[in-house]
Amino acid sequence: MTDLRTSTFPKDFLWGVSTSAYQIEGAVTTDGRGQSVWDTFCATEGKIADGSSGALACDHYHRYPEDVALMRELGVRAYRFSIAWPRIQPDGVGAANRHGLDFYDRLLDSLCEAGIAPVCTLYHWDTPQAIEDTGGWLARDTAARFADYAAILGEAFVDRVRMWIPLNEPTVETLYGYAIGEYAPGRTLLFDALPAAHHQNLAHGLAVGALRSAGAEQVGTANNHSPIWPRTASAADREAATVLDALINGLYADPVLLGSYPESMWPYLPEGHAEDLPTIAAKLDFYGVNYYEPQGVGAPSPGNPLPFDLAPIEGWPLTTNGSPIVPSGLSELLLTMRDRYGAALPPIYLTENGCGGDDRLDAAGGVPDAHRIEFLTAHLDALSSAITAGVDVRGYFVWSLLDNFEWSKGYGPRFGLVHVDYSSQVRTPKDSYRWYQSMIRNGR
Ligand code: IFM
Repeated sequence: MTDLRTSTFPKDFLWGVSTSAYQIEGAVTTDGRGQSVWDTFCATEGKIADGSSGALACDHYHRYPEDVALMRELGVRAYRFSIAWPRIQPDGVGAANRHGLDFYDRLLDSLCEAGIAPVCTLYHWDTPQAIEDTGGWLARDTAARFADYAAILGEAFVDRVRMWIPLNEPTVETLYGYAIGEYAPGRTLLFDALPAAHHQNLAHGLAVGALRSAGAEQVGTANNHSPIWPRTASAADREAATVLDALINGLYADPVLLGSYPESMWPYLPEGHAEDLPTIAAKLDFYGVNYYEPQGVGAPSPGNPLPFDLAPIEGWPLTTNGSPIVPSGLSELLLTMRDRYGAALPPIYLTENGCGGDDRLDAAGGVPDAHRIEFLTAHLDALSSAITAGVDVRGYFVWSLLDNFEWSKGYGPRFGLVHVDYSSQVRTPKDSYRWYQSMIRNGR
């Protein structure tokens, strides 16, 4: 690992932080917001580790001025947040709910006033329940509904949003939400979940068109990507790695960037899917990569209905939540993407990177999180070496500004640069907040 002092970033590099609506906003029944699949999922016994939900979360809906002030003080140049679809269209269809638009109007105005560029994700998994009830992402029609929603947002906010991201991490939603049921909507369809992936891709393409028609200039995407590491060099493990790589990485990036699906995915996609590829491959201005860790894989054990076994990544330090810390996986991923997609790959932004911890207030009222400073330092070094090797990376967003609701893990893992006391809602900047502040100031 090189020393961070050797890692210098360009002057106009876009330093930011990321959050998402359901994880921080709370106020789930306020101002006409409709029910989302996550409200339903959290209310289902046994789905969330600590039995919690995003009903209050960080109460950002009411406390956003304080959160914007924290970002201003931090010195970030951009803020990536998501809009809650059920605030704008409570049932996912029809006219916009004025109160929902008003909230994001207020947020955008405060960001602009603070000199922070808004990076807007249209959708971070909080599908209106009414849309799920008519098939959710398994239904082709949801892509058309999503395009209507995108048109509403484009028209309302194009004057202030700097960069647009239609869907966050469709891979994760298809696999965790529809294939194995760990996330909302909790379906366990295994490979039969893949039509959801295609419909999300189509929704992405249609939304790009709707946003462009509204005058949006910078439109991209944000996908979670992981290098796939076979457990051994055996042919069987490598073959399993090829399938998992297609599922985790290729299923989204290939159609979006190359206009084709990996061949191994064809049998699971809806009939006629190829006709949608030109829409899905709409030209993008940037590609957002969310990176956390590599994924290990081996040949399937007897009785496994899937063509692979997931395997742990061994021999690396672990975060307090047990995830391997592999900064070199980031440079490996970026170089692989550059080689695979070549000229089809637009400039990259690291739209998420960070680690969970069990961060607590100390006796002096601070929050020491040296583990996060180390994690971020090592990943920025890896990013810097990928840039030096010629990958066009234009910005970096820490996940996350605030500790927040970590989906099925509830409030256990804390990912924030700012500690949140969930009972008093007091925000306390952690040591990593000060570190990132100085990093941004000095560009190195
Ligand atoms: O909290 C999530 C986020 O919603 C999507 N990307 C990964 C983060 C950390 O697990």
